[in-house]
Amino acid sequence: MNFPDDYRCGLVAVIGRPNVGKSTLINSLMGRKVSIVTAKPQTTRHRILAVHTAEKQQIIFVDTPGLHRKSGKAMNRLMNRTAASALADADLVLFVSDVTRWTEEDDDVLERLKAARSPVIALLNKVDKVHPKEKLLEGLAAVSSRFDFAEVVPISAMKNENLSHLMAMIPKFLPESPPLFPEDMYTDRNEEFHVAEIIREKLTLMLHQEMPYGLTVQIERLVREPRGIAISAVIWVERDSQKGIAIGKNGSVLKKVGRAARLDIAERLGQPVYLELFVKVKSNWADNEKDLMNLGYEAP
Ligand SMILES: Nc1nc2c(ncn2[C@@H]2O[C@H](COP(=O)(O)OP(=O)(O)O)[C@@H](O)[C@H]2O)c(=O)[nH]1
Ligand SMILES: [Mg+2]
Repeated sequence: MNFPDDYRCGLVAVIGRPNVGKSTLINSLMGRKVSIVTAKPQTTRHRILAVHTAEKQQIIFVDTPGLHRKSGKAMNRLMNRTAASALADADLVLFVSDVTRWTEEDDDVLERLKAARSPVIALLNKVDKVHPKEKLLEGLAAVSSRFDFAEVVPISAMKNENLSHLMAMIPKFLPESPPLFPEDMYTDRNEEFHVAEIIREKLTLMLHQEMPYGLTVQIERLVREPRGIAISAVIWVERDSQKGIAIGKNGSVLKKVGRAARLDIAERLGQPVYLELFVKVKSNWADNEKDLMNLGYEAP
C-alpha cells in the first residue's frame, strides 16, 4: 500500500457503560457489522478491533465491554479489565453516553477517564429519541460541565446522525504513522470468532432475563465443503436447569436461533451454511478463570 509521509494512524477506544450504543456506533462508522448488538448488557465481552482505512489515515476503533459496577463473577472482572486496558493504550477516547439517561455508572466511567492521558471526545448518543431538539442543549451543557472534553458531539449511532462530522474530527488526534494493518483487513478477529458472536447474538435476542449472561458459544468445526460451509457449535451453559431453556420446548429456541444465525452467517461469508448447534453444561464456567481462557476470554 502506498501512503503519504503525513499519513496518520492510531487507536481510538470506544468506552462507556453497557448499552449506550458503543458497538452500534462502530458498525455505523465502519459501514458494516463488526460487533454484535442487542438491547442487553454484556453483549460485547471482548476487545474487538475495527480497522477503518482511508487515503490519509487508518483509524483503529477498539470496541470494548461496557464498564460496569456489578463485577461479581470472574467474567465480569475480566470484562472491566479489558475495557480499562483499551483505555490505557488509546490515542483518543470516544466516551459514549445515552442522552436520555445519565447514571452512576456513567460517573464511574468518567472517573476512570480522568486517570487516562488521552484526549476524550464525549458522544451523546441516541439523539433520535429526543423531541423537541431544543432539549439537547440542556444535555450538552450538563455533560460538558462534567469533564474537560476535547469536543462534545450529539449523535445517533443508529440513525447515522452527525457521524461524518465525528469522523472528520478524529484524524487530527492521531499520531503520524504508517498504517498498522493491511488495507483490506477490517477486523483483528477471525471468521470463527464472528460466527460464534452471531450465534450468541441470536441467542441473546431470543432468551429473556438473566439467561444470556450464563451462556457462551464455541465453534467446534468450521469447514469449507463443495456444498457450502459446515459449522458445528457448542452453546455452553452454566447449569443443568439452563439447558432446557436454551433448547426450548421441542427444540423451538434452538431451531429459531439456528435459522437466524445461519442466514446471517451465510450473508457474511457469501456461501450456503450448514449449522449444527449443541447445548452443553460446563458448571459455573463464567466464574472459572481456566474455563474462561479455554472458551476464548483472554486476559488483556
Ligand atoms: N434509539 C437509538 N437506539 C440506539 C442507538 N444506538 C444504539 N441503540 C440501541 O441501544 C442498544 C444497545 O446498543 P449496543 O450497541 O449493543 O450498546 P453497547 O452495549 O454500548 O455496545 C441496542 O438495542 C441498540 O439498537 C441510537 O442512536 N438510537
Ligand atoms: Mg457493545
